[in-house]
Amino acid sequence: RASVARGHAPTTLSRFMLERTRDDPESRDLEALIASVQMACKTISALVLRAGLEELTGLQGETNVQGEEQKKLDVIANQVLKDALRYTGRLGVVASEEEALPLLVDEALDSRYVAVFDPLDGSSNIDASIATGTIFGIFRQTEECRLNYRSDEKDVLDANATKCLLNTLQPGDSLVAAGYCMYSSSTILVLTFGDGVHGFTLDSAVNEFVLTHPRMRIPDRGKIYSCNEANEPLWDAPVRDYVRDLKLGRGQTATRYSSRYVGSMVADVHRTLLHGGLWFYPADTTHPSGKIRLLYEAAPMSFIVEQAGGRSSTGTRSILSIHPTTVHQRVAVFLGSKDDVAELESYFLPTI
Ligand code: AHM
Ligand code: MG
Repeated sequence: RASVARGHAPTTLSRFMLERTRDDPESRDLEALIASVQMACKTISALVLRAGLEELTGLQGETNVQGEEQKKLDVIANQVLKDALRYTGRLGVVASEEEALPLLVDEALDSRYVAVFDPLDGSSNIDASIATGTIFGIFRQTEECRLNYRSDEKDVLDANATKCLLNTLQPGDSLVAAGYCMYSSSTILVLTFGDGVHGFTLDSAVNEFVLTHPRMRIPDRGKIYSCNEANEPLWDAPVRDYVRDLKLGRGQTATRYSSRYVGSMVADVHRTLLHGGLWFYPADTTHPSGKIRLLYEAAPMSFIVEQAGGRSSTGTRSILSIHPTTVHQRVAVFLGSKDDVAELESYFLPTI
């Protein structure tokens, strides 16, 4: 009877986090952060669902620091996330795709962590009701910034603020946690704390995320490649050769690959996690460093894919090993099944 009863009590994200902190009390602060992230994602999910009804589609009329036109929902989702994270009391600094510079969190009781996020990735798809997503990553704050943060001396605070803002510039392999939430036919939140990947589906009947994809593993090899192929004439030769071989069945598996591309990184990577294969946005002549931002897009998604047994690469090295020097720095990205990424990298090896 007990097991039947347990079968009717799904593991919600809140319960999942409670059980983690019971085993590891140190992660209690992370529990508070994830509670805020999940609340923000539920709010953004509801806004996305009603965007067409509430006149939330279309442009805000502003451009962000990267010269991109902001959608109304980009701006709202950014505010929702900032507000949710601010009142956890655990965060010292946040950096966002929609903010020119990292921001200090005034409400921090103890600035143990730093958060980076892209509030609404793929927002150019919103007006067509196509999938979008939120991406986030959490780093540790340095001990020095934690302790000095609440100094009474203004000089100490000012010097500390500048230094601590730079704490957002950490490589992906320093991430403590990362996740994405996909707003599609289902709202799915996928999370890692560096010990595996778990996916939770929002049950709209009770407005709770429920564990539906425990211990996600990406297949070692897939049959799908995913990219904006209109850029093919602008790619470097290794990427062009690789895709040509996949199309002709001349790759290592000698099978012809299929192609899928939503144009929202979260949706394309989510499919790749489930079905395998490769998603990529390479450098090209108009995007010499690629299009995807390292800190709050590429690094968190790479952490998730690697934690699920896949690989991330710039073509020559793991994305997790790159130390960012600026907040909005871009990087060429290849993510997916480990054998597919290894095959792609073989095209970048210098020929003798
Ligand atoms: P965004 O953060 O401004 O939405 O841009 C990132 C998005 C990714 O989700 C997606 O993979 C890529 O841009 C699509 O770019 P393109 O339209 O050039 O294919
Ligand atoms: Mg984005």
